[in-house]
Amino acid sequence: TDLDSFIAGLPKAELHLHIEGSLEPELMFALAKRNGIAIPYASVEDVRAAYAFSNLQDFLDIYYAGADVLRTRQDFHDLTTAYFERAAADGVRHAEIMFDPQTHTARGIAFETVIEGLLSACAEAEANHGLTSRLILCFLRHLSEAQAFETLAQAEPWLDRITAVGLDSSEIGHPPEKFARVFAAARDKGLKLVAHAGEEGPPAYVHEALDILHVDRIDHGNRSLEDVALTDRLAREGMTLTVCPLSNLKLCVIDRMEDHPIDRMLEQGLHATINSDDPAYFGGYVADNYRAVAAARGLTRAQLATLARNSFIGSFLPPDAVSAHL
Ligand code: ES4
Ligand code: ZN
Repeated sequence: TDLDSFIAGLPKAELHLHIEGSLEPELMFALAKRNGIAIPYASVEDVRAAYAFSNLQDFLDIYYAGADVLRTRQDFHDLTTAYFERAAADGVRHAEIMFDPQTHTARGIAFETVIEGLLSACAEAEANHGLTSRLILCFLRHLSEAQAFETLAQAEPWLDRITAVGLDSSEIGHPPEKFARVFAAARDKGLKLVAHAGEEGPPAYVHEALDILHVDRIDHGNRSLEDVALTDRLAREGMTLTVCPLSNLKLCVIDRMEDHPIDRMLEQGLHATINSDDPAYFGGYVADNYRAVAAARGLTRAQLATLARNSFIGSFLPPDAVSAHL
């Protein structure tokens, strides 16, 4: 339709994408075969049938298990290249890609293997599609502060190629405050900071991400709307929220897409953006996310253009590059 092509044609940045969450079942099977690994699924259909989640933890268990097929630098390269091909087709001009090194180093895969595979794919995407990218190293919040520090130390040789650190995995019971010191250390090294907050966790976790971690963006942030003072503050400070509609639906943050708060966020002055989170698991890439909320909430082209514009403004590109995209 007309709206579909309008959405695909909108230049956009993707700011919330877990590269491990872009592992499609077909590639999972191909990598399992290439690496001689048995996987607990009979077919691609069988894998897709397993992707029915009641909450974040249900999803995370399956997502960490799926990542086991990723073993070599070539595997990480192929995974990332497959994402870039889909992203380019969706009008993505710039992507800030999160990766979870601890998911891999815990299995004996070297940090170097992971990041060099990602970096070679990033260079190819820029050469082949003009698609620019940045990397965001995420700490798994269910692991300890000491393990996060260890991961930051492993990243040291690549810090000039890592733009930010983030915080992901099981939110409830692992408040931002647990990572105050490692985020301060990352900030001292010149890294930008992001954190998942207010996805399942309470508005208090968003407050902590702002006041204790000093983040530059909030990932998700949906539950901020429960706190009027917090909503006003996020709007006043121009804080970017990286919202993920299909993720919200699949992880039961909302019951129906018709309930999605994206337009209320914009009306309240929040700098919301649209992103895909874990597209292979949640049923769509970034343009699918724009289409889903556009249909369910009757978004106007002006609102969709605002969301796309917000994605460049909220990116970690230098101001001249941001301006060039607007
Ligand atoms: C994630 Cl949706 C979501 N939330 C928290 N951690 C994650 N890791 C990958 N996807
Ligand atoms: Zn996420």
